[in-house]
Amino acid sequence: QAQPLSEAIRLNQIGYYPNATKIAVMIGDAQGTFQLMTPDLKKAVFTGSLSGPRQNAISGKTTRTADFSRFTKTGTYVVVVPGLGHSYSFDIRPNSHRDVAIGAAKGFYYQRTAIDLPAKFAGQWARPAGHPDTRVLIHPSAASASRPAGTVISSSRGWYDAGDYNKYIVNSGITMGTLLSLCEDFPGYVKTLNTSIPESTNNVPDVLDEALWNLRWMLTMQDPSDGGVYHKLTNAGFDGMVMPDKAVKDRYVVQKSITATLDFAAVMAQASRVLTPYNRAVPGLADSCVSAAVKAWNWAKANPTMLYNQREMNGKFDPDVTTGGYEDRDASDEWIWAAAELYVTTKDDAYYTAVNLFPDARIPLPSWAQVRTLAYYTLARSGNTLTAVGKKDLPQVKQRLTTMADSLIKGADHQAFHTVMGKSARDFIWGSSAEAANQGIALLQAYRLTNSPNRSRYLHYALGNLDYLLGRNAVGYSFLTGFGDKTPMHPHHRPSVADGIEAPVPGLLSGGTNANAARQDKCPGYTTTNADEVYIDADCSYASNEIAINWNAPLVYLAAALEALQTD
Ligand code: 9MR
Repeated sequence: QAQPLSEAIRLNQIGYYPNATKIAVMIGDAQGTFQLMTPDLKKAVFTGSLSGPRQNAISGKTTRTADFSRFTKTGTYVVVVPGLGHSYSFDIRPNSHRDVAIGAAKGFYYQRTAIDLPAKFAGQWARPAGHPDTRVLIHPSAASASRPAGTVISSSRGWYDAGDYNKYIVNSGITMGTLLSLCEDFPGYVKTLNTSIPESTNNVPDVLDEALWNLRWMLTMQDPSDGGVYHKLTNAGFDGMVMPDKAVKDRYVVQKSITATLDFAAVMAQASRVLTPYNRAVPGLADSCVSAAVKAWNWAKANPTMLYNQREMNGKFDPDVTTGGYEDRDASDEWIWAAAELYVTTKDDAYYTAVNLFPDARIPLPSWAQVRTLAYYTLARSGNTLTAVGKKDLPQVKQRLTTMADSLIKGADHQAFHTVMGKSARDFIWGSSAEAANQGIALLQAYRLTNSPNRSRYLHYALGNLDYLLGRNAVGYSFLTGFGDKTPMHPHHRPSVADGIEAPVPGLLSGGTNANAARQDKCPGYTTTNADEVYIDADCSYASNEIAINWNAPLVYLAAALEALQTD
């Protein structure tokens, strides 16, 4: 009988590994059997029984599960549930997420400032360079004796942060830390990821070349006279929905901040380790990065109270700056991250003992405002190369990773979508897609770096969160533009809105479901208040459908790491 497409069948729209868990989730109380069929619906290759019901703890909705893990044959299929219909098609094959990893890494290329994107690399999204940032003004909030307000500096390159055209050091911090960690954790695998960028033919992995585009910008954000780092490079207000080359308002660097400076120190210290093997391709850069990190650290020690507070600044300077704040009232985690990276790179115990690395038992999920756990990842991954002070704490660092992973998987076996993501309504914050990806990374770090008896479950649930991001979720979207059948077509992303091309720029991760989005962006069209369902694919929905570099980076890590681990 004719089977219609059913959006009630939620699954990873890209695919599954032959030997891993393969689950689809039905919204509603469908019962009986399901089948796996070829996409032409002519041939059934597998029949199973729906299990459940499960109750979604957030929305109260009933779901049923189709588990076809036992079917391992490579191919392209749909799930068919009689009475409901068929799902989108997906693949079962080894390397099923390799294109996702490459595509999400390529997303950064499209975010580059200050360089033409020719069709050779950008296809139909080719566009002229925007924001050369070779003439940037020192904002009055950033004035110093050597650089009075209005001084012109060059601060070129870098990526656009998100759907807007500004460049923010704090958010670059965790983004770079995540991409550099991928290079550090999977140095062999990253060499195989060809993203087809202008640098693809050099001897540096493309992911690292891409990161260098932003690293070289970051270096220009440090005041050479004192080591402090400007919080952001920005217009006074957000641009309209125009192409980058049409957005030509004055650009400023704004107040040096403690969080920006410490994040910068951490990134530069880590970059120096990652770049050392590539010294021949980028002579001297690794050394320059350590020097920059040390100078930043010393500024931070001399200016520990310089938090960034945009509201407090307003009215005091001309012009007022109203763009993204990345304000954070607590720099203790930035101290921990910077100390750990500097310690591991320099092997100087003074960094390790300068701050309390273990102020309490918490192991917070990484985000732009909370980078403490990045320090624990770095200590754990550095293991035997640590000096005695660090080695002594290694068991408790690993214990923390296990504790974090165990608390993530706790109860996931009963979650409606079989994922760690969405156990709690609290997961659905602004940029929740990055929560899912960062949970996945936390599980992978515990999988890689500890001997926990739960390791295989960590890996299983890391993959589950990738399934979440690619469609097995309460809204049925694959949140990565261009990947899957139901994906965001209208992200809050200026080039995607302004370029006149129907498809959005590909490889960009929508922030995704956000319980408070309606109140935050006031975009019309929200239809529910169920925390796990508040998402609309509309470009005015900047609180649920913007894209951002700090959301893309953990997806790159998660997809690439899962791919790399398949071949282990
Ligand atoms: O990702 C940020 C999120 O955690 C905050 O709640 C939100 C509001 O302050 O801002 C988000 O960051 C935005 C930044 O300020 C400007 N560029 C776009 C970012 C993503 O929406």
